[in-house]
Amino acid sequence: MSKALDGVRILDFTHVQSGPTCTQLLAWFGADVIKVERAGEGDATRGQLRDIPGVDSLYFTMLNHNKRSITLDTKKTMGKQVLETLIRDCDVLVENFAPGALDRMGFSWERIQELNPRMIVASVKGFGPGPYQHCKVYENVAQCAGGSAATTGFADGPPVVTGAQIGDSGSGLHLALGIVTALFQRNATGRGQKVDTAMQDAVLNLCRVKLRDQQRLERTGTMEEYPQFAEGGTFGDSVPRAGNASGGGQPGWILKCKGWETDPNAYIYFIAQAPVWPAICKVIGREGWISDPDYATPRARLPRLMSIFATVEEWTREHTKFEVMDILNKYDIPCGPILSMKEIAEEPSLRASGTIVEVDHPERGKYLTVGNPIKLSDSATEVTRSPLLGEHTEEVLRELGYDAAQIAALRDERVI
Ligand code: CAO
Repeated sequence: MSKALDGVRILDFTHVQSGPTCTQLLAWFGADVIKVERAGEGDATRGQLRDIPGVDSLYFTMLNHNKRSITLDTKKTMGKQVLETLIRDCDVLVENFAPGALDRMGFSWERIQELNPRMIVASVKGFGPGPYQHCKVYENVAQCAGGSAATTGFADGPPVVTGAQIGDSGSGLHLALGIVTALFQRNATGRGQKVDTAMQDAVLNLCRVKLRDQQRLERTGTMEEYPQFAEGGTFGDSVPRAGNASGGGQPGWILKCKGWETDPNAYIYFIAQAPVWPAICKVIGREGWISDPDYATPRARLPRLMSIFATVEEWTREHTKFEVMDILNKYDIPCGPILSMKEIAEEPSLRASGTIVEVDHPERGKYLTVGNPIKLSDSATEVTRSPLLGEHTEEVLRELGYDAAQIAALRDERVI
């Protein structure tokens, strides 16, 4: 079966997490992704958070599937020559070095355009143009600078970062969309272009609803669906942390289920959706609330939300999260069990859909990974293992036209 990005060749100059998630997606869609790594050490994540001594870490293997790896010292003259050949040969260069690193290496946008005017140059940086544009940035810096940390957590606690890697993987997703869009435009113009994603911007894009709320707060001085309203508290001048309140128009909260005393994930997300209010009242044995003017309408319920959730919790505590899920869904009442990573890893339907995949690696053996979350009906994803460091150096150099003597010379000079 053909793949959506068959024929697209990517010079993958990425490392750590943000860039590699982007190129991994493109590889899953069929692009030939050639990961260029520093000779000797490679992507720093190969050695980070190792669970098996001397073996590529899960951090690396789970972000670099379906790629080829070549080692190349791009600061040496002969290495720069190989990089120039790669630039001429590839469609896209993806990088997430610190600001200015590619220029310092001698490969400015202007120079790359001279070498290959059709090349798309895609970059992740921490910040866009502005006071912080020269800063190095990691995941949690982006979560803090992009509005996520300020709006995550409980009102009486400090800002909190999320487990979802919205700064890194979130930026990688944004960048991947920019790249395929630029490839599409190139079909008409014949020209490459620059694609820039700032991690702060990607996080802010994912926090869009909080900028919505900032403006609502400034206009009205309150936000009725926030727990602060139900608790009779006051709002300051910026969007507060809302605990587990729903980010949309349907009030929700996380409630304890049977076993919560010992199981940290025995909880359910419960949503008091207006159309199913009568069904909710019946399930929890509070039929009186259906017609009680203090509870009958969404507006009447708003100041009582926290006590309503506490009452619903008296019921959920009598059932496991899966029983609650089964019972409420019979009545179309939206809810979601808090699934632990262990439960997710063992979930058969996620295995069947290819969202959780078992991969075999020559040095570490079998391990689990997250497969392609984007399913295309005409471009199936087959997840293959990450490359060993420099595994494809000779293969790629031969494809670029280097003969055995030239490859030996590069090796002698420690360029590869
Ligand atoms: N051959 C020779 N040199 C190479 C090379 C190669 N194949 N690959 C990289 N290098 C060099 C770079 O040119 C750079 O040299 P200079 O400092 O002399 O310009 C050097 O290696 C270090 O690169 P770096 O600054 O990108 O790496 P770092 O570990 O110091 O910083 C990071 C890492 C992530 C903070 C930084 O790259 C960054 O801010 N990137 C943009 C934002 C981003 O993607 N962050 C997400 C990281 S995941 O949480």
